[in-house]
Amino acid sequence: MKHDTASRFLDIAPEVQATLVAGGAVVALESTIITHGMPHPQNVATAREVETVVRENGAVPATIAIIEGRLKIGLSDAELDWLGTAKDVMKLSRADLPYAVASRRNGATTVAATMICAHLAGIRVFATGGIGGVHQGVEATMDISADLDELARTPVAVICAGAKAILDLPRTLEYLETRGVPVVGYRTDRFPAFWSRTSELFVPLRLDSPDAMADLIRTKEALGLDGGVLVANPVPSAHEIPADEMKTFIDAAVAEAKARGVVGKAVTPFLLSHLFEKTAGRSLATNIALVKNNAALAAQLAVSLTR
Ligand code: PSU
Ligand code: MN
Repeated sequence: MKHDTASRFLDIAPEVQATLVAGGAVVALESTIITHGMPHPQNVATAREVETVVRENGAVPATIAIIEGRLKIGLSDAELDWLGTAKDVMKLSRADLPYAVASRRNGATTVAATMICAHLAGIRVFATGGIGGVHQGVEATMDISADLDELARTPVAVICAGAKAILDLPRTLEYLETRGVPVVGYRTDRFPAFWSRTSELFVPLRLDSPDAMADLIRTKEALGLDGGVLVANPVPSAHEIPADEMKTFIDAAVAEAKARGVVGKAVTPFLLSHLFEKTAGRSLATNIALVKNNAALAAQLAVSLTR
């Protein structure tokens, strides 16, 4: 437990707890992707498959959510099913977490909130789809995801497929550099753009094995440098949608969000569901494939970290 006074708010699933106590490998998984990122029933099916992938790669999955104000580290089957269709579930980032706990609310954790909860439970590795970042039009909106600042302060390694191409990717990378977050391309020199394996951007650092990433994380800790590490793992080629093909859909989705006055927390869910519709489900299939791919790598990294 990383913060003594927080323990009374945590419900760590018995298997997760036993594995942590034994020094075994655990991978945290987020829940906003379930409640706000994918439609039912693919959301629940994917969450289950992702947990299976983590197990197949030698680690124990811990899907994180807030249920009636309790920080759940590892969900039961029944809880996962319920979350898949639950109404009035808050999308929780750092700013909303204490409110949800104090008011006994239900909430899904974003990358930022999942990192916080994982760290409180002593989990060092977390797999997601794509992190939030700097939004297009930031000059006017100042919309920068709290995920980026969380990466700068909370020591959890986040495995993603880059940042969603709906974002301003160059500014997202600049911001991460400013905030001192190591951004590592896994077996790639290019920063992946979620649905696409590459972008025009180079990734700042590159490593080619889970052991090398574990070594980086241990070294960072030993140097007393706080904050996390972002690992960018390109979607498998078989499931990729090339960037130029995605661009038309993305431009339309961003324009539609602007025209409808969608702001704040609603932006990312709006853009994702708009894209699922316009690509006739193709972007959803890619999203599912990349999350599973990230879960496998996260489990391998968690196993490396136990050695
Ligand atoms: N990755 C996905 N689908 C998602 C998200 C990530 O494949 O829905 C969620 C994550 O929870 C991330 C959030 O933290 O989108 C970013 O939201 P915002 O831009 O409002 O910070
Ligand atoms: Mn935002």
